[in-house]
Amino acid sequence: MSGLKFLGLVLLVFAFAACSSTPTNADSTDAGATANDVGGNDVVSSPAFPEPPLAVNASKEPGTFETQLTAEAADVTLIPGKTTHVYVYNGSVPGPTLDLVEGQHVVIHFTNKLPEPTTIHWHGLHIPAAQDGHPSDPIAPGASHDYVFDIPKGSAGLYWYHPHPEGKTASQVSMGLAGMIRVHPVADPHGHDLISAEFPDHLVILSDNKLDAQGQIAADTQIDQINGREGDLLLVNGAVKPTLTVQAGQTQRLRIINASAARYYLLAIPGHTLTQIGSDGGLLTAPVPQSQILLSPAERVEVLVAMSGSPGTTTTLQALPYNRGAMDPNTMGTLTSAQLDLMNIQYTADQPIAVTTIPTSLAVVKPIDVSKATTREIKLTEDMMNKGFFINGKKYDGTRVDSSAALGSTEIWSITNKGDMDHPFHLHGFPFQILDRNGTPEPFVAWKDTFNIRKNEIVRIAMQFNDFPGRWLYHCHILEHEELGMMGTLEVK
Ligand SMILES: [Cu+2]
Repeated sequence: MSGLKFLGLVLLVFAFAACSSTPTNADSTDAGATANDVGGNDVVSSPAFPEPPLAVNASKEPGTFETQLTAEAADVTLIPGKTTHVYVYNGSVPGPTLDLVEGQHVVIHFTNKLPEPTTIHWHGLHIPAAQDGHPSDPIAPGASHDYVFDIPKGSAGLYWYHPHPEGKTASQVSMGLAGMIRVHPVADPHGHDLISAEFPDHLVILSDNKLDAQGQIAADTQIDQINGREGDLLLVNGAVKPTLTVQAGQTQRLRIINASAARYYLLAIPGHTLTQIGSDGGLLTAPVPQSQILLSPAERVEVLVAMSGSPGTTTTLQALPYNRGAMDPNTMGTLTSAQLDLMNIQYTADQPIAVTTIPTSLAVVKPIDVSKATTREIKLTEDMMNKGFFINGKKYDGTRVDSSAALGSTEIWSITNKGDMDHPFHLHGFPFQILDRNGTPEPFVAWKDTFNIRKNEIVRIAMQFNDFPGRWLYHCHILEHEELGMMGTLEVK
């Protein structure tokens, strides 16, 4: 229950700050920084950077990973006489990380001890439809279910799991249910892959939450539903503004996921380059140096950061202001986030070590052959008066099939955003590649399962339906938008 204790600590910090009438700023050495602001008070916190717990493999069979996941409610004492009600996987927020290997046979014994139905969706994994945690396959309160699937060869990368029950995805994720899946290449199951043995490797799970005056997880307001809920309690691996300690010169590998319901993160580390080496579904062909990287909800990015600062100094992983648009007329079509500090990076006093060279070649990522592809048109629209979000003019209806694709076919989806906001578009089950945005070719090939589409943008993506017939979902990953209709069903047959 160490993770739960940790959440309690985080929330105690919140409660302390919320009770204080005078805002304080822990980061006195960084006067320009913006602290987390919760309920009008800056949250003071800088615990050591926590790595999420690992799920234990109970199988003795070579090539098999077998574990138990239990979802349940937990109460945390915050303020004398009050408790905060959260949901946890195996007692922790985030849930335990599944450390898997390509080709492995995976058996997850899942027990639902929540007071409501749930499912587990294995976000980004290419596995059979019956194992996808579809809303039509709910696990009833008190019931157990085995999810069984094989990890495809070539899928080493960063994925995650979260609930996907009908109409309850946003609330169950906001209550705390999410965990990471790290798939290692079969060639190097104990390290991470060929490049990382020399680089300290950290999972960075970005999430946010919103608490009410009683310290409880706040229910969505009308505006939250329209815009997607952005909480004011920012968490990194369940902690408020933790501190990662590094030695000067030592390149760090950060595997970052946006597990927030609606918050966008335009990531930057002042004075440092983010060298992107991976995307949702694993490594790129070559590193891409960037000064900032946008991560929309459910997207992942892997970066190497050459720690070029001086011993004893501090820097921060920041989210820079980003305007994701709005359909709420009160905001005049803009919804720009404040600049936020997500975590501290503290250099030790040790002398710098020699910088390890980043390889120029990382992996083979072949572009999908689209010479025989057929094109499907997908249009995203919004209607504020009816508080609805639509795909090709329709709200989600689980009894309806919206698109059919032939088994063995290759398709190009031309997706147009005719709304007033950005939408992170996610397709279940079939990793895809982005071809172009408004006609501009994507600068590098990457395996994706979620991407951001801006207002008035047309993005073309390509995917292959070579196996796994069945019904698959595609939707906006602002979870409130998904639940207000922006989801459709693809049948592969
Ligand atoms: Cu959306």
